[in-house]
Formats: sequence, C-alpha cells, structure tokens
Amino acid sequence: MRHMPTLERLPASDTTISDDFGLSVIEGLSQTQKTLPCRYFYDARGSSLFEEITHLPEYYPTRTEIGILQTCASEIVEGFSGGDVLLEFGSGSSVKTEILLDRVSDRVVYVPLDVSEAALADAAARLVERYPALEIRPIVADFSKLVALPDEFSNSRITGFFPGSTIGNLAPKEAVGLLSNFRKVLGQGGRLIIGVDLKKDPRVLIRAYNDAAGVTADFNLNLLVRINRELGGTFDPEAFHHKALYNPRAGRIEMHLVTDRAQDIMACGRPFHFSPGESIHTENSYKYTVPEFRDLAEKAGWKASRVWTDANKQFSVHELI
Ligand code: SAH
Ligand code: AVI
Repeated sequence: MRHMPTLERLPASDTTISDDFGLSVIEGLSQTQKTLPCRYFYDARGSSLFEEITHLPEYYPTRTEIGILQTCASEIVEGFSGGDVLLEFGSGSSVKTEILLDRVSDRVVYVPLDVSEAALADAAARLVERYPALEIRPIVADFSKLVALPDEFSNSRITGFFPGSTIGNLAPKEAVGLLSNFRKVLGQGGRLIIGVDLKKDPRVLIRAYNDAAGVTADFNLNLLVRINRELGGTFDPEAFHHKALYNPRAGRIEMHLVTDRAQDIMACGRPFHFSPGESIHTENSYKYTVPEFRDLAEKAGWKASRVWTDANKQFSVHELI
C-alpha cells in the first residue's frame, strides 16, 4: 500500500481558512440582507452532502459534465508530457479528474487544491491506490486567496482544471478577478479547463436546487450547524427552511435560509436579530451562455479557445489559453 501524500498548506492561506470564518459570519449577518459565503458549506459533512447532491436525479450538472469530459478528455490531455502538472481548483472528490488521468500515459503531477481537508484526504487516499505511478501533492487552500504556487512548480507546465461550475458561485466581477489571478498563478504557458453551467429553462434549474429528497436543504442548513459547532452559535436549524429561486435578471440561482418567526441568536459572541420571513442569502450559482462566458474569460486576460458541450446544451467545458 502506498503512503498517503501529506496535505500542504500554503503560507498565504494557512491562517485564513478558519480565522476568516468568524469574521465572515459577523460581517455577513450584520448586513440588511444577511449573507454567508458559500465556501463555508464544505466542512466534512458539507463535502459529503455535496457528493450526495452530485448523484441526485434532479442535479444534472455533474453527470452532464462527466459525459462531456468522457468525449473530450483525450483532446484535453493530448500533448501532456512527463513532469507536467495538473492543478485542480476546488477538487472535492476528484472524480472528474480520473477521466483525464485515465488517458494520460506520461507521469504527471496531480495537485488537488481545496478548502476541505476532509475531501482532499478522501480523494488522495483513493487516487494513490488507483494510480500507483501518479505523484499527488494535495494543497489545503482558499483558491480566492492564492498568491503563488510552491516554488517546485515554477518551471513546470501547468494545466489548471476547474470543473463543476464552481466559477458560477462567484458574481461575474469576482469571477473575472479570480480567473485573472489563476492566469497569473498558472504562469507562462498555463492553460485552464473550466466547467460552466449554461442558462436553460428555469424549471430545470429550480428542480436541481430543490431536490425531492431534501439533500440540498440539508447541505444549506449544515452551514448553521457548522456555525453552532465552530463559532459558539445558537441557531436552531429546525427553525429555518431552505429556499432556492431563479433570479432571471441576474441569471443566477439563489439559495437562502428563511425563518418564519422572529429569532435572536448568538454567534461569535454577538447577538443577531431575525424578523419573521427574513433570510440569509447563502449561495449564488450563476448560469451563462457560451458567448457570455467566453467574454468573461477574455476580460480576465485569457484567450477563449476550444469549447465542448453536451447535445442538449446544458453544460459547457471551456479551454482557456
Ligand atoms: N470539482 C469537484 C467539486 C466541486 S464542489 C466537482 O466538479 O465535482 C466545489 C468544491 O470547491 C468543494 O470541494 C469545495 O470545498 C471547494 N471550494 C469552494 N470554495 C473554495 C475556495 N474558496 N477555495 C478552495 N476550494 C473551494
Ligand atoms: C459547487 N457548486 C458549483 C454547486 C452549484 O451547483 O452551485 C454547489 C451546490 N449548491 C447547491 N447544490 C449544489
């Protein structure tokens, strides 16, 4: 049995992941429209609930993107050679990565990067067994705060991989900033393969974020459980319910946690008041058309190159160079 790779923490981010949580909660719950950043969904339970979401019949993005990758993976990895690096941002379970790795013949280095230590550890344990020749260098970090990669990669050719439409969880302006920073971090000769969910019939979108089994609701409510555990919160998760809506003007799904009654809760040692019907806005999931996304990528300094979609134009995978 091979040893588990050690999880690396980048100097710029090792203090930010947990320490930022309290500050973000205080800031978010102090606003008129209360908000919480969606990156905090992913504690161990949140990562496992997300994994469950990806198998739900209503949640089409994962299986659709997998289908696309199965058809274009050989084109994506063409030209990979020994020592090249595949760096996955928000790698989660790394399931989609296997589609690429299965088609690479040379020895590449795989760098999964995620805020969720639990997801990274599970994925690395599976991949070391499945790919005995693969070098894996997991990094625990917030991709929005990346300054530079470890020095050892400074002379490597790096392909960034950002599947899952995680880019949609950022507002378009922030998405431009993130993609522009990824371009800097990936360096000369870097390219990015990115999955982007497409605009479609809002009924399909709403179903995907309102599954009948209630897994997305649990995923959303788990954020309150995490605040209670890690920040001394006094939320009663049963006093809130999950709501997902499509905002057509912004082109995004919004997830909220709504309370029907007045409540006073404590978190981080501070009081927060909720009026009846008030919500916490916990996530946006922006949807794009192919031209809209190509424009956004070009605003970030990338050249939009190849693009692959499924036959029903539900999801897209872009190559940015
Ligand atoms: N890439 C996988 C997982 C997508 S879920 C897939 O396509 O199925 C989104 C992943 O991004 C989660 O694993 C979450 O922990 C991670 N994530 C979310 N915000 C992040 C951030 N700011 N920095 C690093 N990882 C983040
Ligand atoms: C990770 N991200 C792209 C998912 C999405 O679809 O926005 C997270 C998610 N939220 C609810 N369901 C899935």
